[in-house]
Amino acid sequence: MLFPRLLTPLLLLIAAAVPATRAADARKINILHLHADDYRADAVHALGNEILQTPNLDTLAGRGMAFTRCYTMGSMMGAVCLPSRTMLLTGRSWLRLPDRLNAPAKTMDTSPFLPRVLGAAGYSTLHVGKRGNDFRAALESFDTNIAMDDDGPALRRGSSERQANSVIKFLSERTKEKPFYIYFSPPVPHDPRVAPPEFHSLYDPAKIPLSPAFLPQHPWDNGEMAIRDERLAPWPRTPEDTKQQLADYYACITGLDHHIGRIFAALKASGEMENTIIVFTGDNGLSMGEHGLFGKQNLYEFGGMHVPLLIAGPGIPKGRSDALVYLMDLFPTFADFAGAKLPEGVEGKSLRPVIEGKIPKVRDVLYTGYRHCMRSIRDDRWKLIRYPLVDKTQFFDLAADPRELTNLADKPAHAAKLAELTALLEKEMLAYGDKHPLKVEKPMPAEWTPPADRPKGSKGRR
Ligand SMILES: [Ca+2]
Repeated sequence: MLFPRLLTPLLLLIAAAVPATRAADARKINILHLHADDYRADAVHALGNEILQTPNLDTLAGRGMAFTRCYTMGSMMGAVCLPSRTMLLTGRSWLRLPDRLNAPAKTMDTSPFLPRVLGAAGYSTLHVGKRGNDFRAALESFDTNIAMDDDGPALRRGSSERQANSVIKFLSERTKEKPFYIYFSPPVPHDPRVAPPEFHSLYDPAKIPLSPAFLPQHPWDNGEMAIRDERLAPWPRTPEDTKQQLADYYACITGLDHHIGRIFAALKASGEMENTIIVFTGDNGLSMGEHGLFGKQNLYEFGGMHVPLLIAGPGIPKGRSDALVYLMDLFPTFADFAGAKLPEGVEGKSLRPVIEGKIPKVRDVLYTGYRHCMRSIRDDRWKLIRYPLVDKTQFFDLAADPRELTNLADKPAHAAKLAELTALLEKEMLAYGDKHPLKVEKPMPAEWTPPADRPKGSKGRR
């Protein structure tokens, strides 16, 4: 008598469990990651840029969370994009990336890379983006990899539209058996800054304010003064040229925003909007005249490593977080939401507990680096930047001085805090395998003069 009594509930449990598992799979959340190229952390209207028009990103920001302190960790080369995108797709820190960033997928084990990890969790994976400056083997690990050649102004003008069309086509044609992970990474607003004329006509350079941190030239040699990006503007930087560059940059951003809106409409039409986590980020930031710089090869807050991060979707509350996070945290975050198993070697941390309000932060300090010439660390309030090659140190109180205008490094009142941050920087460098010295034996002179073959100006670049 005992046996059938037990068996019946057991069978009922088994019978209930099978469809429940299938139903859980069917409910797996989609991931749509919109990843812009050279996108400043402050370049979203809803985050406070009143000149810039980003209605679709504003909608996204209004639906979900904005992480206002998100960074890429660093770059060992001028093309900051490449290690940034590789950290994102591997979850590993900048000095622990795979050796051969341009080798094809067939030459290595791709199973630890994000598209394969989500693929193993049942996801259909799509990459649409630029060719080059990305980790080739990871891109080739997507089920569908649409890499477009968009170099040159003529092609770049229609880049956002063409690439958005590929995402929209995927959304309208996909079979609905599997959840999807889309990685949309157009080469916008990266230079050449060309958009269709209707977007350029929105921005009158004369009406665009300069940053309070604008300078005609960086006051001393930071170790990377005349790299490609810095040559996008002539020295000395002028207000007129800088405003023109900002106008072009904003035009490209509003153009991209327009096509992001088309993707949102397609997602809605496909019936998946309510079951999709949408993430918007940039691969690196950019200086636009701040401190006399125009590139991403620096560690200022309005500079190369600071990027936007917006996230919205089912279960994600509205609000802002000032947690210190890295782009590489998105790997374990996506895996967490997808129910995917993390491979070994992932150093990023899932942001899901922060998003869900269970913890306020995943780290106390955040470190960044650029080649052998710059290192920085920040906490909630203080920021240290060290330039070993010229023996220069900057120390800022970001709470009082978010634009990093007043260097406190020589102020005795701040010596103890500076020493504390230096020790924390050394600790982070050790933890991330960064063996570059913070002091060199024979520092270079810090004076700098622009190269003789300086660019002539940005007029006519369109
Ligand atoms: Ca980039």
